[in-house]
Amino acid sequence: MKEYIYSISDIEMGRGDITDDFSDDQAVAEFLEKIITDHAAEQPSPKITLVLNGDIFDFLKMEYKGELPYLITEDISLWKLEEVFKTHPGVFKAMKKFLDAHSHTNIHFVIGNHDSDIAWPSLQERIKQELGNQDRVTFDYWYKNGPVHAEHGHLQDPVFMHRTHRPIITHKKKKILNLPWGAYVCFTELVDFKKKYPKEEQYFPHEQATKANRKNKQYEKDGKKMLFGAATKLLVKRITNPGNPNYRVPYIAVMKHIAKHGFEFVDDHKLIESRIKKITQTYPDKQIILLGHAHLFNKVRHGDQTILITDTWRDEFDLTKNGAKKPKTYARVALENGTIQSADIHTFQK
Ligand SMILES: [Mn+2]
Repeated sequence: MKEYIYSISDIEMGRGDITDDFSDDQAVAEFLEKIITDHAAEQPSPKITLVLNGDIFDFLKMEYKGELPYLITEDISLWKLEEVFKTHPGVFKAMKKFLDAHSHTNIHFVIGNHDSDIAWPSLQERIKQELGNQDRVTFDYWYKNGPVHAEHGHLQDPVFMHRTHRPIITHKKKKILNLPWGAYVCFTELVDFKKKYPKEEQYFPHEQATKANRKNKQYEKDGKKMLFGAATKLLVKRITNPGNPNYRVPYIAVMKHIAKHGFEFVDDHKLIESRIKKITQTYPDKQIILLGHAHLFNKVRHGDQTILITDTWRDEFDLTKNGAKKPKTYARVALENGTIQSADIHTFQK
């Protein structure tokens, strides 16, 4: 039996305000239509799984009623989800159409660091309902299918590594999301910074963008102030709120990271190699590993393993190409009776 796995990541749909970096609903719709058309002639109709490999929603940069609470209850997450449905209806219509096309299509949501909120069962139910109550919609931190393994990529990142075995905790008698410390930094510092400089972090490569931004003294000053503010606040809160798990820092992982990479925590181009090494060591028997998170695209061979990294679908601009909007990329894996036939990264063209 023939089977295809398509993977895209990092759409980062928000609520249409200044922190929502996604504006290409139509591209997602056309991509899903193309998948169906490309396989329409095949008989028997193959199984097709769309892996939405994390950060499909951007709950992390989203304000809740004008505020940025960091103790995220189920009600807050549900409110944020409805905002995304309202803002990007075309995407969900397209997903529903993809599922309705025939009975062999599936959508699997991998949970990323921008959409940890999907861990709430009520959010999963609401998403399923939006897509027509399909039992072919599934959720997890991974996608596992024979020789293929997909995960978002944040579980190798010390800033956003998530306790997947304990995504929801009780704090002061309230159920809240058990978020990594990077999320706390986002809620308290990064979002304000992003609102002040909404375009700056959309430019790549990182080094060139930093150099260009350096001309803007205020940007550099504010950036340093933000990082210093985040570090001090985190340290103080850690001591004054010992019972609050949201201030926990994985110190061992962070120290190991600093020993290896210095204080470089954000430049994925520099960090990706060691993340690939980690994941191939964790899953040595997987032939194909699909990743997102890094906002770059690449096909990497590591021994007899192939790692396919998909780029973001949000608005980002490439300084090596005169600031042109980055192309949308996807991974495609073809299997026959559980054996890999092909696996590659592609650029989506209408
Ligand atoms: Mn991510």
